[in-house]
Amino acid sequence: MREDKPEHPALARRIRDKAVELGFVAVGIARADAAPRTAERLRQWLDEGRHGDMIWMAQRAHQRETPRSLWPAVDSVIALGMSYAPSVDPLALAGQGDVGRISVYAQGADYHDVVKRQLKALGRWLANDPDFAARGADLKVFVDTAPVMEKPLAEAAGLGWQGKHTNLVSRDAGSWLFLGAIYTTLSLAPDTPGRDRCGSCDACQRACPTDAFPAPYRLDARRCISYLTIEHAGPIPPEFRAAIGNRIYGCDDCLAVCPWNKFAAAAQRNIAFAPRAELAAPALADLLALDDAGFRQVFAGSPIKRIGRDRMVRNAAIAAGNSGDASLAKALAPLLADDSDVVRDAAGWALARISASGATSPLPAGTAN
Ligand code: B12
Ligand code: SF4
Ligand code: SF4
Repeated sequence: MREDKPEHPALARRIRDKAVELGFVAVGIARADAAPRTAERLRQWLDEGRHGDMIWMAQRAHQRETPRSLWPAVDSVIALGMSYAPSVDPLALAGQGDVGRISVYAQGADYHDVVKRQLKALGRWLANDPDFAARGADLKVFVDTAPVMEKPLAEAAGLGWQGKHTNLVSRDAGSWLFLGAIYTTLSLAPDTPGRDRCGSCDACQRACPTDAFPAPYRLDARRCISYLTIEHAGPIPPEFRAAIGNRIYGCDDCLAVCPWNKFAAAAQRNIAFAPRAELAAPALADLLALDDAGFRQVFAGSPIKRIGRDRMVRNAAIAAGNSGDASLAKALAPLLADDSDVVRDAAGWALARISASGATSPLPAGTAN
């Protein structure tokens, strides 16, 4: 314990209890400098161009490298995890041609809103704690969108370890976890960092449909279906289109095969993340017909709203092409004249693929090219 700044083990215990009361299934504390290799590994990842066109990762890399480069006064990091463990097999819709697959994390309420609300509640409670207030301490809450390396910090705070798929795995709660963090100027007693428990398992590495792991613990985002369907705005590179199958928003495969998820009970999940009926298995024909207003209506309150109508219709068109279902040609044909380049491109590819699959098209010959 440092003499100038007492560590407050009793407050750390109270924080844990309060976090659990607020719906977090994992909570731990790390020193702000507890993940020293993160900066170098982030730099290497960026230098190799693995972030693709997520230029915001590079633009604020200096703030991402360590908590103190974002906020010099920070002393401790409270890392938190909230469960979105599914109650049904996330891979059950694989290959079911007429519907799209939305990643489990996006079938319910927007986690940015839900996690942030609970983080703020914890922050307000902490700010009112006598030990905290007496020291004139300060705090800031973050989830996802800030330049914060949430996974290495969660590992340093003892929530679990970064598995070979690079996500944080908790021994008790598996990997269906959203992460959030509170930075505080208060010096809190730190937890023991998580220990890697992947062992010889390589299930996630083998499960990836697009071979997005150049090595265990490293991801090339440019090959990841989550990046391609969510973050990437341009045409999806042709080499990945078939492997995307019927995934229209994100991908669950490397998480779904992780053996540690057998400990992730759906009961741990925040009820806000229960799937909305219309997002559990949306019909591709309906998605292909969306205009801007329709898109906003269907995806209000969902994280999906951020990608906008064109990207969603692009993704649905790729899935339709992969379905080999000739009845979808009718919904694809008008998209050949769509205002969006990426939609026109995807629709043309999809019609050609359906035609090449030998399915009988209800369209006049020459429509799909
Ligand atoms: C950018 C981003 C993405 C990108 C890139 C993902 C990635 N792995 O970097 C894309 C769009 C692909 C993506 C996808 C997904 N994401 Co995302 N994403 C982020 C974001 C915003 C930043 C992540 C980041 O900093 N990446 C940069 C790389 C360099 O960091 P890293 O992954 O920690 O890399 C480490 C390893 O490579 C390691 N390393 C490197 N070399 C070596 C060598 C050895 C030997 C070892 C041991 C380690 C090692 O060190 C690096 C630094 O820590 C975070 C939110 C946040 N602010 O943290 C969410 C976040 C990581 N995403 C999340 C989720 C849920 C997903 C998806 C599951 C969504 C989905 N179902 O589609 C997928 C999972 C794909 C995957 N296998 O990673 C959650 C993960 C929660 C968890 N339990 O870990 C986060 C934390 C959001 C949140 N607040 O909950 N995401
Ligand atoms: S989310 Fe899907 S595409 Fe991305 S790394 Fe995992 S299995 Fe591969
Ligand atoms: S699937 Fe296996 S290798 Fe991958 S993160 Fe889980 S335990 Fe580790």
